[in-house]
Amino acid sequence: MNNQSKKVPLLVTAVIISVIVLVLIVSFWVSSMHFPRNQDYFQYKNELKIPPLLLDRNSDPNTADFVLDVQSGETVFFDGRQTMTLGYNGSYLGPVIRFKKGENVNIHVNNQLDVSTTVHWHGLVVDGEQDGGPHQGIQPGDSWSPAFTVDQPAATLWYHPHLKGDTADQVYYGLAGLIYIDDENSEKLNLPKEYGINDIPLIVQDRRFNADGSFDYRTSTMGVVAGDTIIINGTVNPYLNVNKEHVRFRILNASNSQNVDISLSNGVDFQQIASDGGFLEVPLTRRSIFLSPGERAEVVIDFSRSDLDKISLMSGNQPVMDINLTTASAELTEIPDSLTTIAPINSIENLSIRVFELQSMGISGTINGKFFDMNRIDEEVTLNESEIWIIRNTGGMMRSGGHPFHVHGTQFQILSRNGQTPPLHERGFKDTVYVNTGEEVAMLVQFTHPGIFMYHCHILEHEDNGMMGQFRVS
Ligand SMILES: [Cu+2]
Repeated sequence: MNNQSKKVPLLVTAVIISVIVLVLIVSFWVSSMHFPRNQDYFQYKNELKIPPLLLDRNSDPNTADFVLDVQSGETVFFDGRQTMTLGYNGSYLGPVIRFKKGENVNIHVNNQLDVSTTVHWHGLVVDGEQDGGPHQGIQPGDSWSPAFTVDQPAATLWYHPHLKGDTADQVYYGLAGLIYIDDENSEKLNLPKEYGINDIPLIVQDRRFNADGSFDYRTSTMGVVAGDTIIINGTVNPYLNVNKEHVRFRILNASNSQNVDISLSNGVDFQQIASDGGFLEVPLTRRSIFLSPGERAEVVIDFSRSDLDKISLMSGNQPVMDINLTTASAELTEIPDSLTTIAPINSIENLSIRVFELQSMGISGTINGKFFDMNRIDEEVTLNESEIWIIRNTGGMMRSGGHPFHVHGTQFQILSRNGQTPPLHERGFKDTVYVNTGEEVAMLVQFTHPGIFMYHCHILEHEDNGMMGQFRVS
């Protein structure tokens, strides 16, 4: 072969490679083309979606039967553009499931996806087999029917997938919903309780959209890129009309990895009445509420004395929802001074202590130096025995930061934060606690139900990439 005939295939190869590189560059550019936030239609306000209440199919007042279909679908968030999403009994998020304390509950979960999933009842105290963790995978087309008795006080909990390695994706695309537990105390207390009128669920999530409407979920080994849009109950730019009265908001940070700090645009105080596991002893005056992923808070805001027509709900310094104040309500309620009784913590001497060290590196991390292993039980715990768990965030590399530490199968009490008595809003029952870099939180835990449970970081990408362990209660 002479030189001339060698040059032709070389030239062809060079052209092909250039074309491939160009196509890659253009497709990367198109896929990363971010939605122009200054577009008019992105500014349109949308009425806040209120998730439906899930129908109890059993007429027996002591037994409830619920059906959840896990589905894929399309959701319009703005401008008629379709976004591929996942949902329970719908295309995005899921209905609110209401339990009564003492009730026997059966839930029939049908996985209509073409991938496996699980449904974990976050904050619910049930046996390990009913918990919906990674061991309760539901194959595509299969069903799972957990049954349990509700054995804890009134609270706002939630449900979401917990499949090993795939939790973050499934939650980001829409799988999450709220659980309300009611009890005699919550029914008796003079608090706003008209669902969707003055008792409003707020599922807060950060998201980012591409120009075609699809989600722009950005992760890399370095970590997760925060979304630039806060959506509430799956609503972009929401507004809510309420009467000038006391309004209760049940706020869940259902973001994968981002913290939120909720306040009001006029800077007025409001009352926090509950944390993760239920009511605080007394309402607490707060100006803002910090929630890491997985945490909840219930607040009551008094709009009855407001002479404004509109107040914005803020996340940090960004307005995330307009609250339009309409007519004054004829009935003025006062919120109760006392909400519940939390038994004082008895002597904690002689309790056994376990230490959990959190370390992260970009999108992955370890607990006590170990990546999650389904085939390894990390801790053996005795049923009904109180213990002290110490959670230490020792930092790490590449965007290491705070970690929301979540424990399944219990509601715990915080004993101390960095050696100090915890702040008032952390003195109720919790299932998720934020531990910032260099911080140490001690908590009192007790497990009243047997089985295998998880403890993990609730930054879902951290959870998927190693920051999880499992313990057996027996
Ligand atoms: Cu983490």
